[in-house]
Parts: sequence; structure tokens; C-alpha cells
Amino acid sequence: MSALLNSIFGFIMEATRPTFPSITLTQHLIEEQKKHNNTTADLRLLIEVTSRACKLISYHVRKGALGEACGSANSENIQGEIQKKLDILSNNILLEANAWGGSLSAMASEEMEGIYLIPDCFPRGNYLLLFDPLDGSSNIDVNVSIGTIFSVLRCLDDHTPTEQSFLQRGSYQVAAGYTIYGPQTSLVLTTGYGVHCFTLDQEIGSWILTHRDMRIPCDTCEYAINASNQRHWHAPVQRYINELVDGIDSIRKKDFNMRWIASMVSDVHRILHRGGIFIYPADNRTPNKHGKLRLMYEANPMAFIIEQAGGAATNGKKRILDIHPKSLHERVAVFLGSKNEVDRVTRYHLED
Ligand code: P6P
Repeated sequence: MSALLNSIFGFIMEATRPTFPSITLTQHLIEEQKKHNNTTADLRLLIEVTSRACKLISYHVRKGALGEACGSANSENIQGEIQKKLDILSNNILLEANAWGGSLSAMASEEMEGIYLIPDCFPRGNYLLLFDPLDGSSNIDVNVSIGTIFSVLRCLDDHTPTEQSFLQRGSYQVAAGYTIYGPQTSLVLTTGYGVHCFTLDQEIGSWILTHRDMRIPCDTCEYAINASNQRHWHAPVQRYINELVDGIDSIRKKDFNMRWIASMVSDVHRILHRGGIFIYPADNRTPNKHGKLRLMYEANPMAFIIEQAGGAATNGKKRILDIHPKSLHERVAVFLGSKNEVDRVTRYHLED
């Protein structure tokens, strides 16, 4: 009899439980502003403006072949990569959205050789914004998830920054985030107080907090690397990946699974949700480059997010966030994700 009463009571409680309104990005940022003094009103405005720009990018990405921004732009960016029309459109959307607000003094992008100074007709502010406007854009035409990655630094040069002003270590970032344009459009953000994920409510156009304080498991059975480059890898990476491939027959005594989406944002988003290790190593193909991914607007923001979620991020030898940048578009090897795996592959490099 008591079991029946308990289940009836439980049903009544559940049915009458007040459903609190969902928390929007704005509410979350105001909460953070109250709790932490580094989330200034200017930084809050910058994040909100950038998130609105990403909504517009998402609108164009979702149009696909029905939109005017599909296909190649028949031009190359500073990286020597063929630009998609959406690369250029996304870059311009972010520049136009952030030019007038007064939070920024300058911007830098994967798609632009030099920095973009806020025009004299607009007020300048205390921050610098760096972004990869559309990461993974080779996946656009085949309908695979892509994203926007952004990083925020303080402007330390009284509103007249140069390229040198951007060359700050990743540990100096005040905020970092990415949006992923996939089955859902999501925004993942850190301002140094944990990692939080917001899902875009397409009906009302609001970013709704759906995952607070995301945490990456220290261990994993999943790794992400472009295995077609195996013959070019350096010895520590060969050693580490061979153990994962040999699985239960290796010293690891367990089998592993592999994923490679060729879209960093997508691979990182999976790792944030269920753990894993993402690797884009330097290799013998280009001895003078340190890998493919860019330090300032890919590796640094992702490393900040991963560390804030309890993971680790190194270049194989040292913490990515401790690297002192020498140029705006410099590249870096990336090992990031579940801490115990990143620590192991980093140890293999140091033992080499
Ligand atoms: P590969 C996309 O071009 C990107 O910069 C990352 O998003 C992705 O992880 C990587 O390059 C894929 O590189 O050599 O496998 O095509």
C-alpha cells in the first residue's frame, strides 16, 4: 500500500514541479558578470555580438546548395588554401558585426593576412578578437558539420594595436568558444569559469544553456587522427598510435575506436561530450612547419576550452597555452582531450 502511495505522491510532485524558464546566453553572462569581475560588460557585449554573428553564419550554412554562398570562391587565403564563398562571407559577417560595438580595438582571422583595425569612425575597446570564421570548410559541400572558432585577448596597447599586440600566450585569453553547425547549432563557451554549451532555439533565435560545466573523462577508448599520414609521423606518434591499433594485444590491454571528421570543431565537440584524444601532429612532410593547425585561432581557443573542462592540450612537448607566439598565423602540433591520454603521448615525446 505504501509503495502505491509513494508512486502517487511522486507523480503529483513531478506533475506540479515548477518548470523554471530556460537560461539564455545573456542571463548566463549576467550571472557570470555578478560572480566574476573579469566578465565585464564590454566582454559580455562582445560575446553576445559574436554569438549573433554566428547565428547569421548558421543561417547561410543551413541553406547549402539553395543559397548563393555555396561552392568555391576561386581564391586563396593567406594559408594558401582555396577559399569557399562561405569562408569569405563568414569572415565578413564577423568583421561587420564586431566593428561598431566599442568592445574591440582590432580583429585577426585565418582568412586575412594582417590584422583588422577598428575604423576611426567607431569607438575602440579593450579587447582583441581572433577567429577561424568557418573551420572545416572542406566539409561544406558534403553536408558535414563545420564551425566557427573564436578567441578573446585583452588589448594591452592603449587601443592602437599592431600584429605584435596579438602575440600573447594562450593562457592570456579572457574567453574562447566555438559554434558548431550540425544537426543542432550549438555554442560552446568559456570565460575561465568552466565550459558551457548553448543550443540555438531556432524558433525564437535564442542560445539556451543545455550543458553547464562540461567535463572530459580522464580516460578514453576513442582517438581522432588522420591515419592516412601514418608513414610521415615521428616516432613517438607511431609508438602511441600503434599501441591503440594493437588494442588489447598491446600494453594498453584494451581496444580503441577511431573517428576522424576532418572538422576540428566536430572532433572537439565529441571529445567534450564523451572524452577522446584529438591529434594533428607535426610530421616529416613539412619539417619547417609544426603541424597544420593554427596556434592563435584554432589551437589556443580549443586548448583553453579543453583545459577548462578538465582535459589537457599540448604540442607533444609543452602545454599549448604556454607557447609564446612568434607570428599571427603560426602553426602548431595539437594533442588534446582526455588528460591521461594526452599525458601519455606527451611523455612518449619527452622520452624520445
Ligand atoms: P586533414 C580543417 O581544414 C582543419 O583545419 C581542421 O578542422 C581539421 O581537423 C583538419 O584541418 C583536417 O585536416 O589533413 O585531415 O584534411
